[in-house]
Amino acid sequence: MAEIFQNLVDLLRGHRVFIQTHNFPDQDAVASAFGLQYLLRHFGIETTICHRGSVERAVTANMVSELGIEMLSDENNDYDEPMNESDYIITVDSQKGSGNIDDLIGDEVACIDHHPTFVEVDDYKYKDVRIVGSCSTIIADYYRECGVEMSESVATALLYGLKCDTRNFTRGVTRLDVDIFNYLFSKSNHQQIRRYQAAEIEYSELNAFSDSLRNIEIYNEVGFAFLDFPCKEGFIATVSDFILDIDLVKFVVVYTRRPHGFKFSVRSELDELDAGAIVSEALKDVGLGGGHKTMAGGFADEEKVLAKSIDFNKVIQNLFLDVINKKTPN
Ligand SMILES: [Mn+2]
Repeated sequence: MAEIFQNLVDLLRGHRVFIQTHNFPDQDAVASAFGLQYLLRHFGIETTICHRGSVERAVTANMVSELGIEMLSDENNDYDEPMNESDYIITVDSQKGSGNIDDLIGDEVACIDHHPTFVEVDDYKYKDVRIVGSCSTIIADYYRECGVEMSESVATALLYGLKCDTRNFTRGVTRLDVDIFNYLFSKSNHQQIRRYQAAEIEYSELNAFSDSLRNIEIYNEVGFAFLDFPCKEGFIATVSDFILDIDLVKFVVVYTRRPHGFKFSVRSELDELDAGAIVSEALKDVGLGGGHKTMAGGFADEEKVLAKSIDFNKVIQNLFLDVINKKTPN
């Protein structure tokens, strides 16, 4: 593994390097980019962290400022000098073509991610995709394998990223995640993590939260909720996680309107219902989707959905229930 990481260092040397997270970066994306930036600095490679879409959750923005993480917005062109075609990009917590990351002008030479691959991209010169609980896990593993010490800030960010993406070790956890938890445990500031964890729902969102819970429809343990108001990317996922905690619900589809379409967050607690595969199949004629067995996302084109029927809630429910019913014969 240490040799593999060395390949990345060799590849990047002599180039201007950007670390790009997915759009609207979440805690795991921020932590992974931050951890990777420090590790590369140890090997003499300076990098710039960039993204599209704001760091919109208050808890994530707080983490960014408290840990002193510099995240530059590509839209605002925050860079000292503009990015150009010969600059190198490493994507973290995402892969080119996966729908949640914009294609920037630089050259995507490397990818470090924990999501299943959506679209094969041949031109990565370095690709480390491991289906583990978080991208932070992979970054922490590099430190461990290379024997590089990390600061308390980096450890705290990575452990928090790991906890967020695994929902406190209840989702998509692998042996490596547990080993990395052990590795990070004594290096992190637990009080700081507790503080972040105790502030994940924003007070200003309480009304939106109760509205979305009133609109839940449940069919055969599959819960649907349409969020009929403008909401942040991370909020859709928070509602989706919450609905899965209801006893009658084993599979959740939460969606909201976006310009020209519908944005989805999907969760599953059953091994036989693979969230990534189901969202990909359900939306294949109207958009695209994919992700992990336990958590996934997608986007549907408004025109294509409305072409089926003006009652888009019914259209969406049917698209999912048709696929799910085929997988659960009863
Ligand atoms: Mn992640």
